[in-house]
Amino acid sequence: SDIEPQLKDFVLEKILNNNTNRKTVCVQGKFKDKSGVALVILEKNAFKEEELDNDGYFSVDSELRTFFQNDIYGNFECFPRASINGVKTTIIYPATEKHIVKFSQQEVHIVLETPELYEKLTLPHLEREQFNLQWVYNILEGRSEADRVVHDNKCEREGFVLLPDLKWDGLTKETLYLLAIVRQRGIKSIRDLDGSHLPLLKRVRDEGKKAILQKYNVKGSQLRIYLHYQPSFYHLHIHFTYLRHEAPGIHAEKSHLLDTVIDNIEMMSDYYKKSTLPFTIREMDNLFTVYETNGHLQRVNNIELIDK
Ligand code: M7G
Repeated sequence: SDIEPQLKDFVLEKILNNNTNRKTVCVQGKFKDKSGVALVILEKNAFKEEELDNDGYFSVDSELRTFFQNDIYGNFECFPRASINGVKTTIIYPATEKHIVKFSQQEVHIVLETPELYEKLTLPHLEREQFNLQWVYNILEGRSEADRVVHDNKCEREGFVLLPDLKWDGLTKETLYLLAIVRQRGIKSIRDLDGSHLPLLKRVRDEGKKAILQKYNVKGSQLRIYLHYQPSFYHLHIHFTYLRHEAPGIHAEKSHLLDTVIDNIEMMSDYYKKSTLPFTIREMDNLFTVYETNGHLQRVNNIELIDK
């Protein structure tokens, strides 16, 4: 997989998720003459405000095809020049079964995870199976995406790397999305946080805001800074998104604002070791089966069967 994959070699096998709201589609397939499963995620780009001019959408190169014209109302399909009409494309290859599950549309449930359930069910599951963190270490060690890094604090205890998220092209301000990855290893998620991490968390917040203001001219007060529970990757990282942009994964059931996390820990150092943390879980996830087997969840289909 060292050679860049070519879309013309992609052979579609299955549509995993077609989100008409977000205008994204995730498909599973293979690359011709290659083994291994590939996932391709296509996303129509958001409009860039600077392209709403006579070099962009309103240029001579824009073609209009008419659907209908009725009195003062016209309906067309517009084909702008190719270079402003790109489709953001993410390729995961070779993809694992866990990636397929992550990108598939499916039934979702909320579980209330007490500290006891975390120890007994969630943690052993995490230790058995979780996504590989190689991409995280590649970033921290400067082996990948080094040219995309926006801020790098090299302190081992309180340092972190700030860079554009995989989901962001790094250019379109309207959809700004950066990720801060802490240098300290072994902090899996907010569950592991306590008073000893306050200096680190505050540094990420303050230096992250400052770097984004300098580089992208977006004020700290316009940023949504948060952590996910459960995350997909169990190495502590913090999401920075533009408040105006409804980024994926900002729902109440998944996001914890960094300011709230800091405040909770300031009031009670072991807050996240004692609290019940809700999280969403999808039926295809193995962790779902763990909670189901222990009587904490029921599949949607099971309920239907019982009703009949
Ligand atoms: P998460 O909260 O663990 O899980 O966030 P989520 O994917 O369910 O949100 C991980 C974040 O890391 C996501 O926002 C991903 O888009 C981002 N991410 C994942 N990978 C594999 C990469 C990568 O290779 N590079 C960068 N820059 N970001 C990534």
